[in-house]
Amino acid sequence: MKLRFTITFCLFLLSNILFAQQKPNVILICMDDLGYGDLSCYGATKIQTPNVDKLAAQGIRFTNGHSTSATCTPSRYALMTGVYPWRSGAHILPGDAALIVPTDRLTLPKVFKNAGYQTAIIGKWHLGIGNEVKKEWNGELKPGPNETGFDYSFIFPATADRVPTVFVENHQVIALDPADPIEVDYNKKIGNEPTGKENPELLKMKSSPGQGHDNTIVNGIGRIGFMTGGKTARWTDEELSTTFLAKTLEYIESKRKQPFFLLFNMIEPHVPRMPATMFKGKSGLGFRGDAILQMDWTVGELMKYLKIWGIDKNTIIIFTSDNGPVLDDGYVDGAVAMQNGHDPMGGLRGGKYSAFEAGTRVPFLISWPQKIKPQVSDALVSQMDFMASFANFLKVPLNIKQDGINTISAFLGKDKKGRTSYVQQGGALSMVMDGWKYIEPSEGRAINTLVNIELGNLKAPQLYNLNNDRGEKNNLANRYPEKVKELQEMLEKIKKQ
Ligand code: NG6
Ligand code: CA
Repeated sequence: MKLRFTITFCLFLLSNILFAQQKPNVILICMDDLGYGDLSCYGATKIQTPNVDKLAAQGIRFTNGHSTSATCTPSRYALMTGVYPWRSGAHILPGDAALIVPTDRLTLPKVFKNAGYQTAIIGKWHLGIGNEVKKEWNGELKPGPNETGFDYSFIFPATADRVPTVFVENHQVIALDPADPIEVDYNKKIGNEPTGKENPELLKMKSSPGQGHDNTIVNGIGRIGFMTGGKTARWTDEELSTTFLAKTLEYIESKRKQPFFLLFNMIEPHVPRMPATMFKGKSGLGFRGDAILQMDWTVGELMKYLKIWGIDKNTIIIFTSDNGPVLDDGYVDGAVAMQNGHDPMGGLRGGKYSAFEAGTRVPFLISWPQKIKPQVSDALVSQMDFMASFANFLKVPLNIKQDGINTISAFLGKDKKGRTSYVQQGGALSMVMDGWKYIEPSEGRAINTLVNIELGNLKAPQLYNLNNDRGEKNNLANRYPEKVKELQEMLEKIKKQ
């Protein structure tokens, strides 16, 4: 009896191990401000992205893939939690913000953890760290990514244009000299280091007038926010992307024998764009274009190593972006002056910050050589649905209230429809259903003239038919008042849920 039990138990263990080995690794690459029209596989002609194109050619290229929101923090909040970010009022966070993802909730990485995966995040974070704004940057930094589901984290806290300009590995700022502690303040100047405002002659890249980015100067670049100390720990912008790549390869090499989930939050082409020397001037489109070439090279390196390690066939790579594109987001870096006809929006209206399509319709690729056939899909898919979909895929119970739905069939290319309805967030919210898009009335300004982007705000309701007017040129609200009413009621209902 005892022997029989032992044998059965061993067989159970063995089958578990075998199944575990068959589970695909998942690498979710989330770019920062990469636009629908920024890749040659999405029609860009002024810039070539051969490595990402290869990814597109071997998997699914989605034409209607979305983030929830037209800015970073809200969009990443939804990706992590499966919850519409406007429910809790998530907004772009300063670099010293406290963590906004609840640590007691199921998250995307926890779904993978519950399925036996190793989990990691490398790159941008921007969801806050610690319980308070005021924190000891020199001590243990928590709660943060490790408390929301990642076994390993190597991140920077917010954005590259915000202090503190340091890497945080798990709970520690790396390369910190205890004799030179870091202090951060977003309200007033601290310390006596030069700022972009007082010492513009020290800048190697000018800040755009009226946009800020003129506080503490780090590596010749004016930042948002003030910091002092931590001199040895400060990053060099030209090394940011290659550092994250190196950490990524190191991580994958060490975990390649077990299934892993890696959220690789790459930084391109968010400001300040300061690519490695080998990419500077290469695109002819200024540093923004050069940053896109750097991104493409990085993806190529990653794919090369997956192949060398023999795990390329059974690794799912998802490639997407947290929000739409912007040219001038705070620095005079050539993106506008050297645009040369490049259209980062890919013919869509709006851009980053906008309720129009270019705000949330982003590059969206899924490749899994072992299982997915190359194809283009027009299914409406969202990053918010990764959690519910992978929970279904990995048979992890999803017993919490959230907004995500299971669209795994669309993600794997079997269903060509995806969602029927979806709420998109610019400044105003939009209700999308069966190709109709209603943008709720808004008091906000129509154009952000500093970044030169139409925000999609109008005091009256807007209605577009995305099936034949993806560029949102014809407001049909007056012609179809009953459609406006239907979508408006639908949006109100979802808001109340
Ligand atoms: C904006 C910044 C912009 C960028 C953005 C966040 C100003 C005037 N502009 O507020 O430079 O940092 O926030 O970008 O401060 S995001 O991709 O993280 O949402
Ligand atoms: Ca972003």
